[in-house]
Amino acid sequence: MTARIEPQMTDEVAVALAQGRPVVALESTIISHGMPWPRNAEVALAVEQAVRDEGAVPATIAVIDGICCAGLSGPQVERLGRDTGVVKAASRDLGACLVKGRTAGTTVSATMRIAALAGIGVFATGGIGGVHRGGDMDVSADLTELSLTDVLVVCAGVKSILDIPRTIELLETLRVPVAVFGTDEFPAFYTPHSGVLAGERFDDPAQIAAARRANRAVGLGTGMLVANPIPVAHALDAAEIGATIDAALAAAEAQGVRGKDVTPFLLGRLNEVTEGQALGANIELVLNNARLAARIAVAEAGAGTWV
Ligand code: PSU
Ligand code: MN
Repeated sequence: MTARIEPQMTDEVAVALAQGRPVVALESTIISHGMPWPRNAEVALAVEQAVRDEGAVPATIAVIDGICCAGLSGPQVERLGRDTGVVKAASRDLGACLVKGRTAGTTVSATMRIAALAGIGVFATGGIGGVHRGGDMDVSADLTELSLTDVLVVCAGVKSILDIPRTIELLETLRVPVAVFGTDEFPAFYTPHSGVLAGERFDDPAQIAAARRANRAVGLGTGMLVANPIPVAHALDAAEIGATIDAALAAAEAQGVRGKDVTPFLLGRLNEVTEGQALGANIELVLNNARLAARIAVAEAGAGTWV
């Protein structure tokens, strides 16, 4: 059996790419495994609109019935949000998903892979995976993919379900450029503050696009991570969410949650325990990231020079 490899695009995405207009990839694990139905589908469509409002074209990426898709219809988004049979696919899972005709929400790593195949260079998400806390060597393939695939990823940093300093260290080892937007501090997802001073500060999306072209010109060959702090008005109290995260981590440990189930378990728990507070912040930061990614993509599309 041969699988179809090339991504299926909506007309809107295909035309924009053919004309060199700005396109922003969006991930779908956040829909299938990161947020509860029906908010997940509403948010997915609102994020697409946020990208359009900034003058770029959104391409939500997923695997539908064994086909990589860049750009989804409304019913496809609904299916990802609602259907309990949707799996979570990292990049290494793609082959099996295509051959077996699965429907999958794509993580950051898989979304980067499909974006690269489609020719989309800028991608917005909420938070990336990273080095988990504790000593069990749970490290997200998102970091590996960032080191190998030339796609720029806008996120709100790394939430403290992970080990933020170790995640930053590993990104350095993997030689992935890390930019922080409008701040000197690497953001911690629900709050702008992690206490970790890391990343190169940029205040202008066009300059991020320029740095990206310069990275390409020196032959770096990696992706690029842009950390965009949650707007202060929507940030959660760091101590409060910190305690909630500690409790969620203890629950995961007690219930023996392992492997790819760890992150969805923790996210679900946070949304539940905070009665939607965490979910509300998550939604706002994803919208904020989509807007910044679109501005970077617009700057890239109109680029003349990188110095
Ligand atoms: N972190 C978040 N929100 C998310 C994820 C991570 O704050 O939605 C999702 C993303 O899709 C990310 C994936 O790529 O979880 C990482 O999963 P793992 O830790 O199993 O690599
Ligand atoms: Mn893992």
